[in-house]
Amino acid sequence: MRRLNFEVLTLFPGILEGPLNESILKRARDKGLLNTSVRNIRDYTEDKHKTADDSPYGGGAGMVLKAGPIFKAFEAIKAAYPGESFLSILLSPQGRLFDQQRAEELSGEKRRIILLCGHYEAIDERVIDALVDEELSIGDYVLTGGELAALVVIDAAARLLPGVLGDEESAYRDSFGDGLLDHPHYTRPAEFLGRNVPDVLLSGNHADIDRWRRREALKATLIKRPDLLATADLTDEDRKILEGLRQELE
Ligand code: 4FV
Repeated sequence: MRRLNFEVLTLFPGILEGPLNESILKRARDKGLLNTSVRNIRDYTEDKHKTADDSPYGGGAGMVLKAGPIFKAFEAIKAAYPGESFLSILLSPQGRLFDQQRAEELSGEKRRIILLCGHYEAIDERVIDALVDEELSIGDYVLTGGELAALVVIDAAARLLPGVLGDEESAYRDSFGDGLLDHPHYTRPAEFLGRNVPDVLLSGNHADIDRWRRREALKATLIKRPDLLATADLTDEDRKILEGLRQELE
């Protein structure tokens, strides 16, 4: 049974509590498919003031997370799982942009994944040099901390584990699953505020329905994210449909 093991290092464990104890992630943890242990970096400080950050050498605004407590935290994690191998990821705007492909790769990760959450201005570079295997960013904007980014990574990877999503939540045809955006979805009632569900979806003809959904996914991608078409795995039929759509939309 594939499972995912995360060790999250943060100064604010409380930020992670809610999302990890609700709905699908909670159920995945209860089933033992997802393990998330959250450690407070401050527990690895050695001074009586539990100092985890300090002012930057060379001056400037903001504080920098100290190397010592983070090194201690990594040692504690490695001591807690003797003989195990680890993948350490720093969540930071400097990282590679996290995407569905990286989520799929991580969902098959056998190593225990350490997620290091930054806070304040930055983390002492010597941590990155010595302990960080990979930097991941969830987007080109600046957060107050890496915790929300860590939750995004955990959520996107865990939901791809067999047994995490129930039928009602299936990842069977995810957005980006084949590199395209999703097609429109409808549910009861068939008429709402004078707006009707497309007839094909009421036809019961699954070949027609699949064809309509594929065309709508191509149209949505062409209109909203044409950049994705370059990497999407398209059939010749798809390309013909796209050509027709381009003419239609001119
Ligand atoms: C971030 C991002 C992010 C930067 C300074 C935390 C903040 C503070 N992490 N994707 N975008 N991190 O903005 O992952 O330490």
